[in-house]
Amino acid sequence: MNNVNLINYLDIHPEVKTALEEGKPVVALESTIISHGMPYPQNVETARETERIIREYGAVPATIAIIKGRIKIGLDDEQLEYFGKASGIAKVSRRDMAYIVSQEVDGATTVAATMICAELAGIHVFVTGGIGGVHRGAENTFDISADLTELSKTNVAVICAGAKSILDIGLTLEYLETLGVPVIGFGTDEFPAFYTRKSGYKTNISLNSEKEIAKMLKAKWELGLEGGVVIGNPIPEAYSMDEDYITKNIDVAILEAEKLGIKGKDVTPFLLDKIKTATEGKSLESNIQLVYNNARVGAKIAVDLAGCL
Ligand code: PSU
Ligand code: MN
Repeated sequence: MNNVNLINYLDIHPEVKTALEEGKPVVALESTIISHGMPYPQNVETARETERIIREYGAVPATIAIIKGRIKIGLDDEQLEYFGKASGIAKVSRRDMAYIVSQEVDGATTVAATMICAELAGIHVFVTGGIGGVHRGAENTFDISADLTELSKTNVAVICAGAKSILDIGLTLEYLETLGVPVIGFGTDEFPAFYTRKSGYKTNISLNSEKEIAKMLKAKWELGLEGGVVIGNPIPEAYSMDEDYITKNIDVAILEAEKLGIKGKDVTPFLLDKIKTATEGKSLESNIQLVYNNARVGAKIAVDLAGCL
């Protein structure tokens, strides 16, 4: 088994293929955020606008998903619509990939699975909303996202707005430190908390330009230091939520998930949906805007990285 075999599982969109062959900047995007992270039709609108922003900033977007067992690197408009609309699409993380591919069914890829597919295609910059992490109460549930272990071994930089306080942000950062994953605060020395700009937890690296980040990625991978990098890009001030308000709503959602016995991969989508309803859609609007903000930064990093490789 070698890379030649792995590539046979991939269908790379012609535009993405050309960009990769010519060493042009490409940005990967995930599909779980579409199928399980946001409601229809906002999910499809967000996916389209995110792709548009990435193009505007000079990179080629490649949304990643699995269709009938084929790993798609780059979706067309119709396929984006399908992932936004269809119900019952599997949420695919590392553990699920071989099963979904071999059964020739559809799957929406999480941060972990998107990283794997991106690296197979030769894409090293990936934009999303938030990463999975160590859930609150993980000392009892052991609920720690496979996104974190993936970050320790797959060479893809993930631009996100930090981690939501549905997670234990302190423990998430500790875990990433143990795994040797650098966490960069973009224009900040604090890890952002998704809906808000601050979490109260410092990152050990703070960088102020996309160029410096690209240079650091190059150094990391040229040194053979395997694994990804987390870039925490705070939500723009204008869209950030009131901390007490969002915290209260998150606490209520977590209690409800516990009461209903929600477990495993269903936890994150359940909480996102509850929080959206409880905040009358305000959390969704923030979620959408922070993705756009990450798209701008991620595209610029990809452009700078393509320039220095
Ligand atoms: N955070 C969000 N929206 C999302 C996710 C996380 O704000 O849609 C998704 C991502 O795909 C992430 C996954 O990889 O949830 C993590 O799920 P889990 O906690 O089950 O590992
Ligand atoms: Mn989990």
